[in-house]
Amino acid sequence: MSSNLSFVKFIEIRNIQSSSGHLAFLEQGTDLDFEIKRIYYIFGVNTASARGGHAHKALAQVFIPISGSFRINLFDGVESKSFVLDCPTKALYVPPKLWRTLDTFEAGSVCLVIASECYSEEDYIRELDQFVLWQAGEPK
Ligand code: T46
Repeated sequence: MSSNLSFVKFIEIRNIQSSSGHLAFLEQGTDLDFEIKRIYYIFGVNTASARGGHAHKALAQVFIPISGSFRINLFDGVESKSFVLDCPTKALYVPPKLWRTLDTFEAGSVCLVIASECYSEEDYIRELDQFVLWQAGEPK
C-alpha cells in the first residue's frame, strides 16, 4: 500500500522581520499547491484535550501554529508519525487519507488550518476501524 504519510511535509513560511515585529505570509501557487477553499482555526483548547479523531477522504490541509504549540499524530492504517508544531513560520502540509489526532496543546494555542475543500461531513471518516478498512480497500 502506498501511503500519503510520505507526502506530509513542513513548509517554511516567508517572514518579514522588522523592529516592530514579524509579518509572515503564504501564497497560493508558491507555497500552497492547492486552491484555498476554507480557513478555520482552533483555539481555547484545554491542555488535557485532544481534537481530531478522524480522517478526510479528499481534504488537504496546511496547519499553522499561530500561537503556542501542539502535536499532530498521523496514521495511514499501518504506520504512524507525529509532528510537533511550535513555530508560527513552520507550517505542516497534510494530504488526505490520514487519520489524525491533535494533542499536547500548550495553553493559549491557536491552530490555523488552510483547507482545500469547503466543509462537508461526507468527506469525514470518524470511525477508526472504518478508516482502516477503507484504506485497505482503497485503490492507490
Ligand atoms: C481537522 C481538525 C484538525 C463546521 O461546521 N465547519 C467546519 O469548517 C469545521 C472544521 C467543522 N464544523 C463543525 C463540525 C462539527 O459539528 O464543527 C464541529 C466540530 O468539528 P470537528 O469535530 O470535526 O472538530 P475537530 O477539531 O475534531 O476537527 C477539525 C476539523 O474538522 C478537521 O478538518 O483536521 O480540526
